[in-house]
Amino acid sequence: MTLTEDLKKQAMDANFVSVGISNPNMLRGLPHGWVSTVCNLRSPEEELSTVKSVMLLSYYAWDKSFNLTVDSTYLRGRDMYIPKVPLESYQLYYGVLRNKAWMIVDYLTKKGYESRLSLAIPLKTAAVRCGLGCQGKNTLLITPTHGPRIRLVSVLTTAKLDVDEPCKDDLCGECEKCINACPTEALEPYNIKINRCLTYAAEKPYARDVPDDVRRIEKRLIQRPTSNSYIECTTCIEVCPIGKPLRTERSGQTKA
Ligand code: B12
Repeated sequence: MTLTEDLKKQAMDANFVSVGISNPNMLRGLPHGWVSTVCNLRSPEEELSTVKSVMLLSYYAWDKSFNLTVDSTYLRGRDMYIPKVPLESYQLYYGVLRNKAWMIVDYLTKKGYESRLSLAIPLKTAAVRCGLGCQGKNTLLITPTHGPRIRLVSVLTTAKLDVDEPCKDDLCGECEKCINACPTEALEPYNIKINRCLTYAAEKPYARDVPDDVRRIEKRLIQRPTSNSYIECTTCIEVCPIGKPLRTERSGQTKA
């Protein structure tokens, strides 16, 4: 078994549903820098200067509760002083991805390759170049088996691995279910108005660029299990017919 085959088996054993590999040369020209005020996207070389291969791993997020976020900005916003409460934000699915990808990093490190996991490279566009799927009209990565119901993480390594073919398909065709279902009309085909996305609104409770109508819909639709937590909107994922489970989830669906 080659190292590439071995790693793909390790990834499947860790319950990732697909794995694709590319290299920094093939990943040139991906989006770079700040996406609005949300995240500073970095190149694979900025994450690991000696990188030779980039693995993209997808994990099936089968339940809405994977999108649970526990956020202390509410405490900060209310200007409360609570000793020993750090100002932090945790997303359940990022925790799951980190734990699982860490197993691959550990495996490679023990074999003598410098390796690290990254959530800061542009994961969707990198995944397309690694052959995992295509970018859909909701801008998300659509995989042939699970549609957009996956979350992505990357592992960067100095090991030289066999690369996969980029995906050239368009899986959306004429379908525009995600565009029509978005409760705040944040989507147009292959583009998102970030300040209209309910996830952005929930993540930034004090952002002034969120329109009033979006704030009103956020109050109505975003589920808040506790005063410092919320479940991110997944409407543009749930309505996608590709890889849709036959039975709808028991957990609450967000509808306008
Ligand atoms: C910033 C960010 C956000 C921002 C901005 C969203 C955005 N689309 O940029 C906000 C807060 C709004 C957000 C919301 C959500 N996010 Co988010 N987010 C990210 C993050 C950190 C970067 C995204 C990015 O690269 N933006 C940069 C812009 C330039 O990329 P883009 O939208 O793809 O734009 C390109 C296309 O429009 C394309 N394009 C333009 N015209 C055309 C035409 C055609 C034909 C094609 C194909 C492409 C195309 O060109 C643009 C430039 O390349 C990634 C994690 C990461 N490190 O990558 C997660 C990530 C994309 N988010 C994710 C998820 C799940 C969500 C949410 C569902 C919330 C949730 N429950 O978690 C929503 C979905 C909203 C949506 N439909 O995009 C997942 C997506 C998994 C998947 N299946 O793809 C990611 C990968 C996180 C992860 N680790 O899994 N997110």
